[in-house]
Amino acid sequence: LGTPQSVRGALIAVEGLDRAGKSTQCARLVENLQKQGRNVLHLRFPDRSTPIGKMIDSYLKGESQLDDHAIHLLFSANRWEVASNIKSAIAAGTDVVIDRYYYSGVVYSSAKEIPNLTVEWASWPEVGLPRCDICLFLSISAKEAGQRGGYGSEKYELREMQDRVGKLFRELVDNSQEDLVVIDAGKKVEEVERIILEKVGESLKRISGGTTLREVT
Ligand code: ADP
Ligand code: 2DT
Ligand code: MG
Repeated sequence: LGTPQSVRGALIAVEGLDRAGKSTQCARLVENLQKQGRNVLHLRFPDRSTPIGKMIDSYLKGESQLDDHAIHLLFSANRWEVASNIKSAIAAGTDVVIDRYYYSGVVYSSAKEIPNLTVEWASWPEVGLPRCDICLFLSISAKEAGQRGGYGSEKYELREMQDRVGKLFRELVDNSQEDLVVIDAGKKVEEVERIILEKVGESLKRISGGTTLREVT
């Protein structure tokens, strides 16, 4: 009574190919939101620090082998193990900025073109996770991304895989049911940062207008 109902935080994801600039932009977005006086929780997936995350890390580095379906489910479990933390942060008014989320989960696994491992199959374990209010898709070609220092030695850092991942991301972008906002990641770092802040600002306005946090369906 008498105290105004505080506004919930925003769930913001940043997605794109390897080297699109996700980590650079997440760091800048977190800093910019903090400068506005907001509380921010910065997460990344995979979160390699948990027991499940350590299995993922070892798989990505080629130190262990796993069935493609099994590793897919581990990536998803790695999100589920922090899902309740995400929800409580949002409810407490904290913004959550995530470097890769369920879009990467769906796209990378189905890009392997394994029989049965379709986009539909890959999407199921994500159903029920907190859904992003806005997902910034940093759009860049695999060719241009590859020129940013070349690929490393992790599992999916191969040109052919990146091309397929890029094509599948585009298909998700074209699916109007998704909450993806396309950002031209080929622009200068500062310009990408400015556009992201503008888009996030619009999302924050919608949230203060009263939109509730949804679940992935
Ligand atoms: P990601 O997390 O998507 O793999 P990073 O943020 O780590 O990408 O950036 C990959 C490389 O590209 C880094 O060397 C980074 O400094 C550089 N980079 C990031 N954004 C840009 C940009 N807009 N233009 C040119 N180089 C960039
Ligand atoms: P980083 O280079 O951003 O640490 O990503 N990946 C990621 C999946 O295959 N499934 C997922 O659910 C997620 C979150 C993308 C490491 C690699 O892991 C892939 C690149
Ligand atoms: Mg990164």
